[in-house]
Amino acid sequence: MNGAQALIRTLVDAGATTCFTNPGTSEMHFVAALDSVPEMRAVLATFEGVATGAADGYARIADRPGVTLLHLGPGLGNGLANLHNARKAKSPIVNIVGDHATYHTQYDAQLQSDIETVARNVSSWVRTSASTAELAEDAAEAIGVSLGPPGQVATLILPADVSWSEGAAPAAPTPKAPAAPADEATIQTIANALRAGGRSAILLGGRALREGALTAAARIAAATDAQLLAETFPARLERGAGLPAPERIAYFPEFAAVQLRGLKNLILVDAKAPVTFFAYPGKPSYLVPDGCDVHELGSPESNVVASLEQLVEALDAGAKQPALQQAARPGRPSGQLTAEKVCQAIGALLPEGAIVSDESVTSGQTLPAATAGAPRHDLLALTGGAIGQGLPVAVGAAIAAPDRPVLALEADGSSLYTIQSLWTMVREQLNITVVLFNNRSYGILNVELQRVQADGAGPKAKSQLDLSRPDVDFVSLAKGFGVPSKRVGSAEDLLTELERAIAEPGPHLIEVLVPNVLSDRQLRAMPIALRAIGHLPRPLAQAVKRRLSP
Ligand SMILES: Cc1ncc(C[n+]2csc(CCOP(=O)(O)OP(=O)(O)O)c2C)c(N)n1
Repeated sequence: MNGAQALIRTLVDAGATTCFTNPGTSEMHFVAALDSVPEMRAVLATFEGVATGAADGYARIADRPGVTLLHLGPGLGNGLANLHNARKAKSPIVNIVGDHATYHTQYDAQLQSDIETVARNVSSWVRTSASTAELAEDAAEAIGVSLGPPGQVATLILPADVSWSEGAAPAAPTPKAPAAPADEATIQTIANALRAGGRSAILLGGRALREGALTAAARIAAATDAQLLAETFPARLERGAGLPAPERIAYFPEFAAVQLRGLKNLILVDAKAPVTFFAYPGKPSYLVPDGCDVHELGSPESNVVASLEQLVEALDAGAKQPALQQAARPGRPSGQLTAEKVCQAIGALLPEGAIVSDESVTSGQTLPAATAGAPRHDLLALTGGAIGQGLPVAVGAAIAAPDRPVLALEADGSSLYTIQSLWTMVREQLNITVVLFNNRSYGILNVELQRVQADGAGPKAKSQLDLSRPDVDFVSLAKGFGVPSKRVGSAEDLLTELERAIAEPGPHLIEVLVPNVLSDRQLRAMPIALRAIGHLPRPLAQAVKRRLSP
């Protein structure tokens, strides 16, 4: 066996059976070895950001490592933004990055670069495999690290001669001790804090957003009156009718401040104490109110479900009925489309068991409310703020769950970072419906321009946030990649096309021309409105927040 064959066999034996590739000459022996290990599925992406984002989407749904095959430093660098998102999602990822043969590096040939430095930005484990004999052990270690908990990015750099030389043997996965729950003292302290009264909230993130953890947390909430919150951008949130429905912390700090106002206790479960996404002049970054005690029930390293279940026991809440989301769908919209009507249509039609990759940015503001009572589905959000994630994540999710319908809700600006994902969707015949919100702008940046109080923005500044001149024709782009596509202007046409796209196998793209969700006049009024919201009574403030928060 050569190194590459043993490496692939090791990956497959450890359950890592899908590799998202964009290879070059230094990876040719890995590519050649693919046929000798039939269990490994290889999925070609035509840009590395698609490969890394797809590995992330795959890992989020399969709960197994997503593997990438990338070409030296530049290939890894091209994939970095979505590896950053994967790191924030705590997704298990193993990157195999090809390198020059060990004896070739001394010549500083064209593609020679410091791969490890590029890798370190996103990887908690980086190794350049030193020999063919050690390669499989290195791979087994990489898999072990990637699985965590928490899931992590591990990068194995593979010199071409280590890959092509003979004398390798597969390695067995490294056995792992199971993750431990919180200790008894922590459980008791938190149980006492919750019993003592005062406003409490349980903030769920990471793996605490799946049904088991949600149900345990909802029992605790029912027993103690604590509020259930979820992090703003979940890696994977199981939601819909019949599941507990934690309220996501709002993106705008003014809204988040309303949600958190008056808290005496904040219990973190695989989540960080909330901070603002960006710093804003004169505004605090840390969102936990003064006087609120922050407790960590479950760290990302721990067994969060077991910790929550132990807290249920400590509170004698096992028999409590968790509050569950009622089934409810919005009515079918009609007339000229707006972003809100698109969300309404998605809420009206979202199929049971769907996976929603949400990168709709401002256009999807009302999506959480419109889909809250839809049949059960998984929501995959933009975890690390690096746009260009939505389409690749949809690719990976569809490969991980071929029997589930995938919806990619995609803003125009974000789509253009990794639009090549459409090609892989066709190549692999993935059941993905892309709803492309075309507002011909970087809409959110118009909001942010107001919020950061940058003075003096004139036409040159505004044109940096504008995606017209030329208008992008997404239907033609999609057709060029081989994706059946339609542009719709009315809600009736959208409903027809959505129903067709969801029912027909393979990928589809529906371009919806939508006005920006906030007009210039609203934008000018926004800073005042946001300041005012902090003074509104809670129910009213929350109603406004639900309407406006992306
Ligand atoms: C990799 C990366 N580059 C740039 C940005 C900055 N950025 C944040 S939002 C945004 C524009 C989003 O526009 P679009 O996707 O069209 O959504 P809209 O705001 O119009 O709803 C940009 C460029 C980013 N977040 N990530």
